[in-house]
Amino acid sequence: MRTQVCIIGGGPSGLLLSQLLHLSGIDSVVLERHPRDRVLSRIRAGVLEWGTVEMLEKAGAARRMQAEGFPHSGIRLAARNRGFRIDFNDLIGRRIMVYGQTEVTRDLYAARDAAGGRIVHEAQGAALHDLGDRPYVTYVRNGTEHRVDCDFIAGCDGFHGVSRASVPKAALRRFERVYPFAWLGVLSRTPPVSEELIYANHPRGFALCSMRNDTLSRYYIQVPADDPIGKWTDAAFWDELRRRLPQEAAESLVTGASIEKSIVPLRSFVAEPMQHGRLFLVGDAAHIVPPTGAKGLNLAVSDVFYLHEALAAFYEGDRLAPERYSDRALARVWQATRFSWWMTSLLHRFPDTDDFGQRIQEAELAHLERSAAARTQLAENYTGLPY
Ligand code: RFL
Ligand code: PHB
Repeated sequence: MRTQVCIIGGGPSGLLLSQLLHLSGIDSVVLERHPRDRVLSRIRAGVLEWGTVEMLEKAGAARRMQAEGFPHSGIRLAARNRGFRIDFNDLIGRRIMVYGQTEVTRDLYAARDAAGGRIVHEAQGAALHDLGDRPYVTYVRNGTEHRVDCDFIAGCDGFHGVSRASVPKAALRRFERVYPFAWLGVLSRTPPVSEELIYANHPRGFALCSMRNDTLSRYYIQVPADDPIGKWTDAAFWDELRRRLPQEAAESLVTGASIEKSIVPLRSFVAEPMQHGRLFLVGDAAHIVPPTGAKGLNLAVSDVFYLHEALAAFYEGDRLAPERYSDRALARVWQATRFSWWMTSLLHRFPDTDDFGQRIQEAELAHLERSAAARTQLAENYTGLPY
């Protein structure tokens, strides 16, 4: 098989890149290791920056999001048994969209199918060859080996994918922070406790109230990194969540059976550069942020924005455009990495947080409540820095 861009990974970044390239007249093939229903069973992010919304519009994959998504003009922060609001719309005239990553991925598959896009599912053992000059990818499907020759490879295969691992160790610089705790997430068919997201600081640990729609809620609590999921019955989860929320929210919380429950470790990771020869790293393949700032999916989308621009410019005759991808993408990646680290530090209980550390966090939250300048900084970053 021959294509212009071989895309490894059929998650949100691979599918969006494939669709935007198609709209620019550039051919691609997506190789995804799992069956489609497995990709669509993952529950992940829920908050889209407006830049992400606009990218999905540009890709022609926004109709259902516009009908079923929920624009929010602010979030709530809480500490010491009281909450306050950060009004993005008032502060900077911007909003976010609450719409699940699972639905984004479903819509992108539909857009690719409608355009006759080539997506190979259950492509096993993908291997990247000759990254310097004439790249090609081999994979096995149903016991038969296949080969895709291409001009470029886009590594959109997530943190544990093969793309980053195919770059010689000495050619990548890695920056990493592993946080000493994890998030336990629960999805439940219950009405959300609040119209807007609540991020809560508490001496017992962080808690987050999020949602997917009027009848579907997503909640998270900070737990020790080595907690087995079996320890967390639904009752134990709801009890702990209630203890960490301001009383008003705790009293109105509607609980129910969990329909998904998982533990996510928290990590910041960046690999530089995001290019090696004719291979480009995109999204989680190149970087991971802790979910506190809701940036992971949004960063994957901004990487796709820069890479699509670079490849479109290349095929229009600007042969050096792909060389600029890594620097442009990394500038925004580091901004989001800093913001996610900062929000994580502000809201979580670290093993060495003592009473002093707790009061410092509470003082910073009180400052955010009082200072429009401080709230504006948060609003600019949370709603998404410009591309
Ligand atoms: P994805 O979504 O991981 O997709 C990568 C795809 O590549 C496939 N793949 C391969 N295909 C072929 N050959 C191989 N060798 C392959 N190896 C992997 C995988 O099957 C998969 O389909 O990466 P992408 O597209 O870059 O998108 C990034 C986002 O998914 C990610 O940033 C966010 O979901 C991060 N994240 C969250 N972000 C938020 O903003 N808010 C959240 O609440 C949130 N929760 C999460 C998350 C990430 C999680 N992971 C990765 C463990 C919860 C979890 C559990
Ligand atoms: C979610 O709804 O899953 C979600 C929302 C905000 C975050 C992280 C996760 O910061």
